[in-house]
Amino acid sequence: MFNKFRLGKKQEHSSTLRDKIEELKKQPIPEHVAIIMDGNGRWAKKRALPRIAGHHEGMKVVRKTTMLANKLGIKALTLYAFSTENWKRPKNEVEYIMRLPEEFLGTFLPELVENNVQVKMIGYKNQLPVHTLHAIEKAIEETKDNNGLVLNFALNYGSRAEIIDAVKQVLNDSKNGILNENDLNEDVFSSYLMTSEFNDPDLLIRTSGEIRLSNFMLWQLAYSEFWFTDVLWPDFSEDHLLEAIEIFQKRQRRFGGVL
Ligand code: V07
Repeated sequence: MFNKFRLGKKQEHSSTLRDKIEELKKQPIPEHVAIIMDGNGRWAKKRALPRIAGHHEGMKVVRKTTMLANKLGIKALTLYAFSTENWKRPKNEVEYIMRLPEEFLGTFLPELVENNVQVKMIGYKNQLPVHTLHAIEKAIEETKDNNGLVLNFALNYGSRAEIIDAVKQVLNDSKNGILNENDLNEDVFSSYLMTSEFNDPDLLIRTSGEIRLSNFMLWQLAYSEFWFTDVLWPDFSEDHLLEAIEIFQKRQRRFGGVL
């Protein structure tokens, strides 16, 4: 009996990633996962490297996370890559970050296409450098017929500005007789946001130990499960994503049991 127990434990620990994925797939997988990829600068600082080295390392984790999310059958993955507040960072850092979409897509776009991933973006496109926007729009176009995971980058995104803009459009549609005040409800308002084509995230992950939303999807995260970890984004591994989903599933079960 004791032996059997030990064997069971041992097998659990040595199980491959694939076994863990299959195990998780027996329970509901969150359809939309959103991640605040924080801690890239701190990761670099710990290694006496320039901050941009952390951003570059973080980009590799975007690839790994995307591939695993796709394997898990997650339908949408929204990654907070750059906020409207991030322009305040040193000019050279911002310039470097704005080259990352091109570098990422230059290397991984064929892989995304091969794996049926669809690239999308939310955020204010008009302030982005043309080279950045061009690369992203090319990827959006080349992947538009894919029907696997939707990889949605939040880039130059800010939630309060998004809400204000939605309110302005609502007022405008009301003025023009397109929308009647009595017809405005939560679903209709959601359709004015940049995320209109997405369901609200089921799970929010934030790395690097900060326990706040930092102006990310304030409306959309109203009912989401939150999972925070001290792990810095460049250290975020496949096991961390699986752990977050496992905890999500446990919370869902508890919720289902009590109610
Ligand atoms: C960025 C790397 C990940 C950590 C967080 C900050 C730095 C991938 C992209 C990207 C964006 C659009 C796209 C393809 C890839 C990216 C920015 C920053 C601005 F279509 N990583 N990454 N974009 N970082």
